[in-house]
Amino acid sequence: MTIRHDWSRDEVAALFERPFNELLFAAQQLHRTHHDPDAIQVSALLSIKTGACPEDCGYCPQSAHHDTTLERERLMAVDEVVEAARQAHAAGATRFCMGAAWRSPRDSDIELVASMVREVKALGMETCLTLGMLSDAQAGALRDAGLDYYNHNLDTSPEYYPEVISTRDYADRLQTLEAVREAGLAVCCGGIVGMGESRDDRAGLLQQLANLPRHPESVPINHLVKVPGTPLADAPDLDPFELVRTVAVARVLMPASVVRLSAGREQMSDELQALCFLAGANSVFHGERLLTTPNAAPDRDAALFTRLGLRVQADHEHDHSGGTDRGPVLYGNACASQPTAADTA
Ligand code: SAM
Ligand code: DTB
Ligand code: SF4
Repeated sequence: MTIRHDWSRDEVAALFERPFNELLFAAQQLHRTHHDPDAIQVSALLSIKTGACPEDCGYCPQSAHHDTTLERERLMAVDEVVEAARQAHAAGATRFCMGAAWRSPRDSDIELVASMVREVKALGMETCLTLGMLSDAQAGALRDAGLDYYNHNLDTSPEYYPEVISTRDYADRLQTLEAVREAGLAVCCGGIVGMGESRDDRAGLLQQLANLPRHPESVPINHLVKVPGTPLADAPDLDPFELVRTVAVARVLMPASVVRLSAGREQMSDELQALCFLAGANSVFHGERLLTTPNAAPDRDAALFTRLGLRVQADHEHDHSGGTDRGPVLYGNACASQPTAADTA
């Protein structure tokens, strides 16, 4: 199956329109050609700098423009971050994602964050950062520190984007994605559903992702976490099958990428999550918290993975160096570094 980068909006919209069972079957077939259907990649998240963000993203509790109850926190000390990573590693996470509520980091921030990357990597984990917009030089400095992934989401379609964010535009996002790619980092890029967008907007987001010069290695599909005080706190509920369709279409368009069922799992039933895994999601955030909101409880995840026979990937079972055409290489079930699944097996 060739990896395409020339999807038209109509083609993507037509995938969304397919009967649910047909769409899931197509997604599942492609999933199986590129991935082990019974394996799941597990990342952990930490907010290393929280709140008081100058951007006005309508979904985000960390924006200084919204009146949320969130306490702002300065950039964490390197040793605190490393300790959190150590704990996440012991709990089975193979990648540690550090997020900061910045529009873009200062060069002095980059030096500190580079130390975090070096030390977290020394634990044997993959590293991911999400710090806002990056210059070419900053992306290069982070690569030199050993960073594996950079997360920078397009969030929604180009048409709906201005309804949600006014302080930066789509072109800004694309420019950072280009800087990250040029630096040779792996790209983690996805979006959010449930923000009151139309199905056509969801198609538009996935079309943009799939038509990037290279598919993102990692595609997070976030379900909006409605936070009181944000402009989207009262967004209309999304039909849960639309989330499943979005995952399935992402899988069809970007068959070799890892699709992460990202924010919003705490509010999802086990059955809805299982449908998303069937539709091609093969990664989650694991741990008590996302950045500022609660995540699905770790013991609930462990029980769910066991009930579904899902194997948590161990360290070094994946290799993004081969680009997006290569699926992860997987070990068997018995792995000492996977207490989350093994404990309940
Ligand atoms: N400030 C950086 C940026 O925006 O690029 C990095 C951190 S930001 C919190 C990372 C991503 O979290 C956003 O792009 C958005 O997709 C997601 N996100 C933020 N708030 C969310 C919410 N309430 N529900 C779901 N996803 C959310
Ligand atoms: C992504 O796509 N989702 C994560 C991660 N990348 C940084 C963030 C989700 C944040 C959810 C709201 C919160 O906890 O603040
Ligand atoms: Fe700031 Fe990122 Fe939140 Fe937007 S999503 S307000 S840039 S922390």
